[in-house]
Amino acid sequence: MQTTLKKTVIKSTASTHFKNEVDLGLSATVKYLPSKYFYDKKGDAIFVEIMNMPEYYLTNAEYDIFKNKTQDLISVLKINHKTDFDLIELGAGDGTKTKELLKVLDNQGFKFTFLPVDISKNALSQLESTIHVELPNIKINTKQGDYFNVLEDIKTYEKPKVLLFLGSNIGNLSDAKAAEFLKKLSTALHENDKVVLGVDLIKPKHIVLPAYHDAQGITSRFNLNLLERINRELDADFNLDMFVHDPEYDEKEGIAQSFLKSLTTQQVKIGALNKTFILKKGERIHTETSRKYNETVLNALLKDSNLKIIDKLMDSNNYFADFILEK
Ligand code: AVJ
Repeated sequence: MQTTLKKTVIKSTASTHFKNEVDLGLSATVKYLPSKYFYDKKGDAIFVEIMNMPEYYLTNAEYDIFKNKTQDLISVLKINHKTDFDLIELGAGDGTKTKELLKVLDNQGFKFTFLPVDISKNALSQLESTIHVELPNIKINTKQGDYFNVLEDIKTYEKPKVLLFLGSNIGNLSDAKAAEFLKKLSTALHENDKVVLGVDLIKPKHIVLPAYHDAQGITSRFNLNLLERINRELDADFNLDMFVHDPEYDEKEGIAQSFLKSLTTQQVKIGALNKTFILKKGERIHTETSRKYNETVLNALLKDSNLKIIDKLMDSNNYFADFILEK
């Protein structure tokens, strides 16, 4: 009884947030929808397809680092063999890259607890069961939640920490939000704690844009699923055939952005809001920012935090970097 009630309450607050944010975004002069809402069950599955597509070089690039430069990574983290530490991962997903590190740490006799954090309960329970099977020695303690909120808890942990924030997940945040996040993150750490921040590097358009505009149309389905989700959860009537996925990449700034462009002037009714929105022909809804970085950009973001770059590891193509930050 108790559990059912609690679940219902949580679910209804979550959908209230979704409803309010959709309302805010579609009422704005320049329409937008927050990218965090891509990841419902269907979106999670499409994102797995994205990670496996040939154009999405980010997955292989960071896997290359974790698989082939594991020892370098362990050395730059300067972990003491004798002290127990917490290996925290924000946005752990399926853990493919991290397992390469876990395997080597385990073989070399390091003492640690793996604490994966993810917004998706589903992803966490799957990760936990694969770890039990593949790496039975690893102590694992999963944590469900939003990155920003979870930092409050992490702050109270007393052991030395290595915190992983991989996959260029930070790239979905605006520079202002990213700087705020890094600042907050640094207050949750103790002196000498480390952060491994995986970021996609600024590079030419002919490499970046196809990662967000693939030949098979997988990213298009991913983007359009956001409208489908609004149809499903908020009783709306978006006609998906009347919108196209419209990504762009500013090579000079190093910022990729995705939009959904309205093919015609149309009205959309959102039942849960009891409102109708008008979209003009050619009008775009901004759905995602995927920022790319270099050391200058990153240092600017770290300026107001207590974190500094102490090292970096790159993949064999120099497409992607894992920066090692220290408090
Ligand atoms: C998970 C935020 C790193 O921006 O590259 C992939 C999400 N969106 N294709 C990215 C994404 C479209 C991805 N991140």
